[in-house]
Amino acid sequence: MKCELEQTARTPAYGLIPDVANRFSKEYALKLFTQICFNRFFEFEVKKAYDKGLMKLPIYLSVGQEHIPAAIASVFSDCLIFAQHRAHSVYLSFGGDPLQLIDELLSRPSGCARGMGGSASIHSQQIGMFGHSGLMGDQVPIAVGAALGAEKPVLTVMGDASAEEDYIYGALGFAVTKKLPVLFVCEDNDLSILTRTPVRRSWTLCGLAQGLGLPAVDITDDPWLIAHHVKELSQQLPALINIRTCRGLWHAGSGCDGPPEWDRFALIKDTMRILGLENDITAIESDTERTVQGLWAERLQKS
Ligand SMILES: Cc1ncc(C[n+]2csc(CCOP(=O)(O)OP(=O)(O)O)c2C)c(N)n1
Ligand SMILES: [Mg+2]
Repeated sequence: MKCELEQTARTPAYGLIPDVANRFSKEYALKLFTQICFNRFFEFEVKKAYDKGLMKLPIYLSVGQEHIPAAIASVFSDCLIFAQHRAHSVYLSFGGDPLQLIDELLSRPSGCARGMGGSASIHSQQIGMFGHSGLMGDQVPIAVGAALGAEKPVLTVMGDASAEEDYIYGALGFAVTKKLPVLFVCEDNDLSILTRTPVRRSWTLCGLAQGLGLPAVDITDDPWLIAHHVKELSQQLPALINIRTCRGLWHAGSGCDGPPEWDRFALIKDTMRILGLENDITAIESDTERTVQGLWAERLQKS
């Protein structure tokens, strides 16, 4: 008998609702695409600076996954945020000041975590984002604890490997029992550093969450699809969304070992074309790239 994971193929169309992007306006698509481009070009600038040796601490780039927080933040905002190491795009999508993130990555006291957190521990009081400790998955029970006392909904983002830590299960169960307003998100890139999921486990996070009584969906990383489900799930918290995605670069650092299983950025542009926004794609891409490069140039000039 095949295990649950093997029965659910990794494809860019997994769980896709046909024409889901048509459920949103063109203005929405333009704003979403702008944020996605901002996150993506920001990461390319981090890579350039890192490759020049300007960063003292390890970096964790979200290239290939940069559209996930953009989609979540577009429909789920004003929340407390508990993410893990791959979180530049989470910070930017939820309104974090890009200049403070640049400073943080350069270990400057003017960084969002006073230069002491670095890439792996992005903390910002301004946007209610709590820096990660480095212990995989511990942000999940901490997020649930925060939800017990918070007056806002709580977002926690984990990876498919962090989802295997035992303290996640107690946290999910406690959130269900106490009906806490937590949205659990798993950025499932099918990798724990280099080990693929079926080597590590035979069960799905979505199946586990449903077993505990949480509403949960397991979908591909189309941003309109994510926004659609997050909108629905946010009415039934606590809830979980497992998003199958592809890491574009190495676990840490800026290397690349080949093309990802699918190129979501290219697929997003296809959807923009289908929506009749062909002409906006190039304009948004080049404007955003120029803006991001300007921010980095300005910051790098400062000593
Ligand atoms: C409790 C614990 N075990 C192991 C590690 C070492 N470690 C750091 S990141 C990582 C993999 C994380 O994978 P995932 O949660 O899927 O996130 P991704 O890097 O794929 O975004 C591991 C094993 C750790 N930091 N903490
Ligand atoms: Mg992973």
